[in-house]
Amino acid sequence: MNIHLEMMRPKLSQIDYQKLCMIPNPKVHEFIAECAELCNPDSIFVCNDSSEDIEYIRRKAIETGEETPLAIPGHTVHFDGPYDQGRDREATKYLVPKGEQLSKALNQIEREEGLAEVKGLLKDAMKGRTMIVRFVSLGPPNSVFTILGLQCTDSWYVAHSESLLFRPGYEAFCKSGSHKKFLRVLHSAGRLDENMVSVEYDKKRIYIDYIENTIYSVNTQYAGNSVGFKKLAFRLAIRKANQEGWLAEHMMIMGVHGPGGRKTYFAGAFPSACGKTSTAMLPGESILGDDIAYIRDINSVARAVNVECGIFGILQGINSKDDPVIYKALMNPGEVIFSNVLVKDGKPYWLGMGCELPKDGVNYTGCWWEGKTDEHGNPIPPAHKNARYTISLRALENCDPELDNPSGVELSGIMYGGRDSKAYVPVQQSFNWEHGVICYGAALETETTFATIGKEGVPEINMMSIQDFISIPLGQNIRNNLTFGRKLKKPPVIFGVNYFLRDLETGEYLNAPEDKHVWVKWMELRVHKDVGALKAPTGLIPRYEDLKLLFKKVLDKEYRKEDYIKQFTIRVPENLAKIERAKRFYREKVTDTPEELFRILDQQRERLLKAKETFGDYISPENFEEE
Ligand code: SPV
Ligand code: MN
Repeated sequence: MNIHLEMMRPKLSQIDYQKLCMIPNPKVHEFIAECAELCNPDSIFVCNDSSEDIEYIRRKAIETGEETPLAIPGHTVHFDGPYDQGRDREATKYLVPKGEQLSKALNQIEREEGLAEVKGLLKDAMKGRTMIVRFVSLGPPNSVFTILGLQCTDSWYVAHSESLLFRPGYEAFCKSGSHKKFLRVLHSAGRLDENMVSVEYDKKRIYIDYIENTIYSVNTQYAGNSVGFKKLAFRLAIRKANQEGWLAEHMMIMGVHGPGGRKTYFAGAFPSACGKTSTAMLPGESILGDDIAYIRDINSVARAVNVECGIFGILQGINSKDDPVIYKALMNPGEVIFSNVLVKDGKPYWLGMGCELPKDGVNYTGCWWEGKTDEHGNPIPPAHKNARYTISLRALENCDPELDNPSGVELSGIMYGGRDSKAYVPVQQSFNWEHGVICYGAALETETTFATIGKEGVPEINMMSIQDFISIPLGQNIRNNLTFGRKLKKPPVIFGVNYFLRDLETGEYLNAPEDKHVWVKWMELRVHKDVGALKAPTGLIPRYEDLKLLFKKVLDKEYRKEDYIKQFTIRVPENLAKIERAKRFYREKVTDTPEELFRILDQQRERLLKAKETFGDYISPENFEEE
């Protein structure tokens, strides 16, 4: 007899009991039983991914009031509380056993103390509710990339989001043996108000136990904190990848169409709200993933899969002009969960959607009217900047056909992009793998945004855009990247992009959002050596004539030489300062930085100083020679 199954039996229907009996892994039963014992739900619902179960979850999300239907069929809205509008860095901690320590840059708490605290908060948290059990496959099922996950939650919204974001995993759990390893998540929204919003935000805790591969999340609903398989399981995957010699990355994956019908796959790492999804969504290209990629060396080729199969994307700025593909999907019938938008007459509104917003409605603060202020007297915007949509990739006309290829796609290029108003040019190619990993990846710097709670606009190092998720020593992550590329027959070509460069005097952005399409097409050509480049101190930069042609072809825009010169001028003082900030960070905050990082940054410094001797502080691209 399986004691864990028997323990849960009173809370399970006969059908749900049977569903659990089909899974041969006793650790699965043990984990669910422990969650049930701790959180004490009235009942347990086990989702076996059948269309009835998926539909049931969708219906319950509405019945309980966690979601409300909107006018367009398939569309619903969910609200998170005013203090639960982004990933919460303060509340997210690693549970670290006594005697161990993670890098100082990482938020951590002694494991026993943290477990006692979070379990205290989860105690009886599901009383009067149903605990939903979901199984997922991270990455395509039955592939070398696959990682299985199991989440127990009391939120139908979270369970519903998982239907859109992840591939079903129940069958894989049934088929895999009794010892199969899997990631675990226990989540409770905690105490809710009459609008089904978590109220005890001061008791929000998101703790990551890498010893047991388990995540605990409580008193939060924002998907980045509650949908455990997104950024929380990602942290565990980074550790697993480190042990097994592959890479788990905060990267989108896209197919870029080049001349003669060829398609070239790129992965791109960008911190949150820095253009990752909108790059992957460029019209005419195809999207394979927008957030998390697993990359493996398969026969000395870098191959990548999307861990997810949906998008939890930012709405701000999505309009018919800048993001036509996603805009269309959001305006037509189909399954979409909107969160933290403004709702008026059954329609969702968000900032920057390209139309006038209503003067009143319902938003994340309840009833909203123009002029409404918060407790500090600050005006409340109609919709939160971090308002989001959740949608399946398969609902998009530009979804890449290789999404479920168990071998992934071959990566030819990698881009790293931050929010850098001062230093890096809009696009440049690294001199080699190591230079790219260090100068564009490890030194990736960005200004903080609304996607995390806290002050915006503060420049900080965001190593390879995984600073918030890194769970191994930072230096080790850099070494892993360096080593990974060295073993490949033909490592992906690395590019640095920066969509946020501003004029030093006027502060204006030097590029329009759609210009990124030109950079992407240029990178595609560079991968195949179809165009030349100029040797600047920070990398290989485009030639004017190539960009001029691309601007015409891709955007039907005249590209003026003076704009090119402004955008691709190498700003020596700003670049030197950038290098110093990166060096300081790695010297002061990281104890295991590889010496190579300092050496490669110093070489960049030397190149800048040398160029400065001849050309001064601000060097027009016309001064650089062809490679
Ligand atoms: C991000 O913030 O990087 C996201 C959304 O992709 S979250 O799920 O919050 O991580
Ligand atoms: Mn992300």
